[in-house]
Amino acid sequence: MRRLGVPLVAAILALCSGALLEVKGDDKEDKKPQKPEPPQVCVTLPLALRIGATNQFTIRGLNLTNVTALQFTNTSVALTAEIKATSKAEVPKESDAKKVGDTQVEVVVTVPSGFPSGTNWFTLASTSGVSELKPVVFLPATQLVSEKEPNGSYGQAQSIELGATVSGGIKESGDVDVYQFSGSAGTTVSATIRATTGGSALDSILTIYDAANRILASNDDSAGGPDSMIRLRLPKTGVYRISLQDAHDRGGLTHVYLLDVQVVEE
Ligand SMILES: [Ca+2]
Ligand SMILES: [Ca+2]
Repeated sequence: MRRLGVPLVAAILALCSGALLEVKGDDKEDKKPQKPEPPQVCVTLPLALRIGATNQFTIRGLNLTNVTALQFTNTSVALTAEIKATSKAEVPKESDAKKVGDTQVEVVVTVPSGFPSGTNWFTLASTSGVSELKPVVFLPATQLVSEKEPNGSYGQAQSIELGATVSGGIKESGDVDVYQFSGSAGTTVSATIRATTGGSALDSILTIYDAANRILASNDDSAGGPDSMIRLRLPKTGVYRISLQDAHDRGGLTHVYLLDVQVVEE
């Protein structure tokens, strides 16, 4: 009903106001070839780069096939970013191309030792323009740990040290990632997810268990966003496990995260 009604009313209004020519003009406008759009970054894979290392880095987004340069804003220590390839990228099932990207740029980033750790920002440039600034985290190679599958159960938990940042992904629907660390009674630790802030599709849930697999704390969303954060005073000296999963049981290539497990000084 609405489909038939609206154009009829529009035509009558246009006739009455003498604006029919203008309406036809708008139609013509729609058929013009689309203006080239500037690059748009959705997510970087992974979310963090190692300092003092050569990093393979994939950036997903829109309009990236003609990208020619990557520029970081912090270049206090010179680093190199070499574009190796640009291509179309598969859009995972049930994903929105505008959120996960349908094109990608593969870059090799060499970060010298002495480069400052923390969030850096970058843009991509093509013949059609320059992207908005996007964050990427730079961390010392000794702090940044890669997730090692299989780590999907308590028995397969990946051991990490307090102070580590894990770079991982919930790679498929139902995937659970489990980590374990040792801590002393009375120590306060924090477990923090950085995912959506870097463009990840993950909506994390974090849970911490004691050695007997009893839940001590769990968190879905924190700080007004979907990323999780737990702060916990360890009741005993021993082993603790952290599990991470997606709140909607989804997963995929763009469900990446950084998990920081740190001692909180009080
Ligand atoms: Ca995983
Ligand atoms: Ca969440």
